[in-house]
Amino acid sequence: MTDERSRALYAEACEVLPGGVNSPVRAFKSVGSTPVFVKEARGATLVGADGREYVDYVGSWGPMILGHAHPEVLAAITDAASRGTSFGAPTEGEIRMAEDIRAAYPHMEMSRMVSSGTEATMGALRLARGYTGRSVVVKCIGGYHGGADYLLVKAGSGLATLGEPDSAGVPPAIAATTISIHYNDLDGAKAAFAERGDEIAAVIIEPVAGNMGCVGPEAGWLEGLKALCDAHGALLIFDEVMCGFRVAYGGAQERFGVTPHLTCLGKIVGGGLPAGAYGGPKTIMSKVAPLGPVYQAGTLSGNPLAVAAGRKTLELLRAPGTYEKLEAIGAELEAMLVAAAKEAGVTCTVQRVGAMITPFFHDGAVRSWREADQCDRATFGRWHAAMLEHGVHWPPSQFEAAFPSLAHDADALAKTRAALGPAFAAARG
Ligand code: KE4
Repeated sequence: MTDERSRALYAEACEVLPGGVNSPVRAFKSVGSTPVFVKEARGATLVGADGREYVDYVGSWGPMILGHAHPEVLAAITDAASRGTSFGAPTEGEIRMAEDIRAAYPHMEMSRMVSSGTEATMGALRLARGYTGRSVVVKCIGGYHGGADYLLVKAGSGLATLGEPDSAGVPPAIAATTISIHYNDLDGAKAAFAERGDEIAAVIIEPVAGNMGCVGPEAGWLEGLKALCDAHGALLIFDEVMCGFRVAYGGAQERFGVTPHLTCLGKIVGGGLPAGAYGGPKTIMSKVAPLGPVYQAGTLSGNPLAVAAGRKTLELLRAPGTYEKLEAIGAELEAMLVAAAKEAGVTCTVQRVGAMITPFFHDGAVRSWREADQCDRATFGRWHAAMLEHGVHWPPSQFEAAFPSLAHDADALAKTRAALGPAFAAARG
């Protein structure tokens, strides 16, 4: 049960915010509870409205990889703010940020900063359509790339058929420009290209899926998609909004050795402030206005505070040993989850890529939405409520990844371990 103060605030919030929140997943609906209202956070600790402390694994859904309120990031933001917060004019920092991005993602010879992951994927997809002159995009069932109409699409009846709206307000004609295939299903991708290859502008994919829970790419999946796109003149877009700078400094493309035609970034690239980016080779990016005919713009794109927070975050992530440390933290958390589930006799498959992790209440590997959709949502709900009761703030959905940070030290992990016993006992029912 969420604390009384948060419940009171939630009641007030519901008067003026749809569902009491500014983003749906925050409402805790899928776990049958109401959200903890946050007073502050520092390191791995989040402080609720009533002052209670939690070990936090939401981490703002990915950006807080250094931990909350990192002093050097705060100092960078304060310093930038002292010179003004937004100009609507270019700044040197935006050049240096684009250079930082290119250094981490070498194929991103040019990039365009925006203010969210949604804008990054929207920009990349419009660019792909403008560059290829084609209209159809391919996405994965269970994949999420932000709120653009043509991405809020569920699979049509047949596998390679065009999509149907997955949200009210999405015109069927728009949904019909999207084909949905299953993650890790190269035959499905081949079928889509066999049927409509000459219409396909792009395949957009989370190279490490996080929005159905953490599902990694099987051998040959990413390589096969790249080969299909190359063979048919389509662009492969890696949506690294979540896994970029997390599963490796150079994202999934560094970790798995497959380079897309375009990359989308978000979350960590803004260091906790609103930022995203999309980019790729100059031959493609030269199509973006004002250089080329593909229009995309934004009042706060390249905002100096977001650039300062993002650049400081990337600088700190470049410290030697960072990703070995993240791997070790992720591995310890994984081992704790596996051991506690086994101890409680609860069926649970834990899947992890680096510092992205999900306990699936499912028997066997989750390799696509086919398996994810079979997860026991009620068991996850009981587990999540017990974790919260015992001081751990875990992402409130079976179909999300959790985000340990560099600040998840021995104390944070010990507190997590102490909560896992009761949580899996509650999961058992
Ligand atoms: P934003 O527009 O929320 O910054 O980014 C959209 C987006 C794009 N691509 C991927 C792979 C993403 O995971 C996201 C956003 N992720 C969700 C969590 N699954 C953000 C949390 C929320 O929607 O409140």
